[in-house]
Amino acid sequence: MENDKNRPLEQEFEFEVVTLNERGEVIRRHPHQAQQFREELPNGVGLDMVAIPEGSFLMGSRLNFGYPDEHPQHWISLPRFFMGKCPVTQAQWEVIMDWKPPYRCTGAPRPVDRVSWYEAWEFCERLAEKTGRAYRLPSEAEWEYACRARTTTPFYCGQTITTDLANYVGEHIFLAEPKGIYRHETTEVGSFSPNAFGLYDLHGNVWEWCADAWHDDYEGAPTDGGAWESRTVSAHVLRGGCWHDPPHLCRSAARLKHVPGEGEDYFGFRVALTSLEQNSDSARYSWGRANRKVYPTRFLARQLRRWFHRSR
Ligand SMILES: [Ca+2]
Repeated sequence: MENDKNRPLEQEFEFEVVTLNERGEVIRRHPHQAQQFREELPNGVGLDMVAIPEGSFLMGSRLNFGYPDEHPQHWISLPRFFMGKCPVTQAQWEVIMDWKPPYRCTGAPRPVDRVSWYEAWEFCERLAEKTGRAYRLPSEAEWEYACRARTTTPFYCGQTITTDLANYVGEHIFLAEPKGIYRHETTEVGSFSPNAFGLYDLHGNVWEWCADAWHDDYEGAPTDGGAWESRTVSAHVLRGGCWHDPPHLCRSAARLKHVPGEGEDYFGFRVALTSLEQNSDSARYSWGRANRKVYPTRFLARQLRRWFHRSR
């Protein structure tokens, strides 16, 4: 993939951000802009990466709110980075990988589902090899910062959410909003209003794998926005809830724990990038090296997975 130095790498795009009150009524629609970069993949498929501005935020939930694993609330400062505008779609997956997950909900513009953490990570590696850019899974801190987009409310759209704004089980309510619908399947990415950073589908649709190992709470968590790894990893983190969850599991701070080798029906992911620099080998290989040390059996596991997928 040629890097044309005369081509502006980032382009501005405009969108409308919606804010709700506690009854789920729209109280504000405001125009926003953000910068994005389009990675051109084979067969005319694009991957939009949105620039997330540097900043600080309080990660987790305030006292007496949310689940124990969302505490203690702690400050995180992050440099600028890039986050996938949407979860990785089946169209994107299929131009990068030579096998398909056994999708629960099939459709090129839908998010990939039924992918394990290892498989999501392998996608990032292959995407990095193809593009020369050090694509990776977002850290949990990056994910929450990008999701909140400077909001401190449970959802980026305010104190509550409705199924007009996200794909979750609308038979359950969060506050005083009316019941919504239950779609029983994923929706095409980008079907609902984005947050103030210009990111789509964070609340609901599919759970999104993050790089971090699971920790039961935030005691001792890093504060630099990096992934929190562990030598003894038994589970990884997913964020954002899915089409099969009630709204409280789709909150900005809500977390899910799952073993890295299993791709449940509702598991997808989006990719992140520290910089647009190409052939940034140091970043890319140090990421790979770190993970090889932490997960020494993953290469064997990858071969077994490939054999398993192909034999079906
Ligand atoms: Ca999501």
